[in-house]
Amino acid sequence: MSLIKTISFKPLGDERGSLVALENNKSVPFDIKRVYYIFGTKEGVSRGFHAHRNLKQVAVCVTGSCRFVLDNGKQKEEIILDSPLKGLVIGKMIWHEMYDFSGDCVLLLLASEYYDEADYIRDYQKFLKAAVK
Ligand code: T46
Repeated sequence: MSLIKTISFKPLGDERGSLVALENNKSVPFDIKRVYYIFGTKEGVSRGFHAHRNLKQVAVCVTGSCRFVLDNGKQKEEIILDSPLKGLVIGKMIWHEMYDFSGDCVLLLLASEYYDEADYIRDYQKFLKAAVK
């Protein structure tokens, strides 16, 4: 089974341009408690390198592009996010790494929980031990 689960967002456009609306438990498969965005990532910088014990997220590149690597401890897959109409679902206990941010990349994250550093597993060996349990 693929680790890559994407959601296609419906553009609500007219002659003025496009609009996307994201709603709890409709376009996004959980209640959104937190929204954050990553921008201004310097050339050659990689981010992520962690998994979350409980957090679920949807990532959308609203401008520009970046590459995600997802890893469940058994298999790894990658995807390029390059459209404001495509959301990547990041489930709990998925190690994720982000690479190749374009200079104009604005990466929007919709998160199911408030920020909690204790929810992060930032050590890959610890992640592997927890993932294979
Ligand atoms: C994730 C990927 C996709 C906060 O104080 N509140 C927040 O809501 C977040 C997300 C971060 N922070 C602090 C924690 C660090 O001191 O902001 C700093 C940068 O966070 P981090 O190094 O974890 O950033 P990334 O880009 O490696 O990871 C982020 C999210 O933290 C993470 O949950 O899944 O984006």
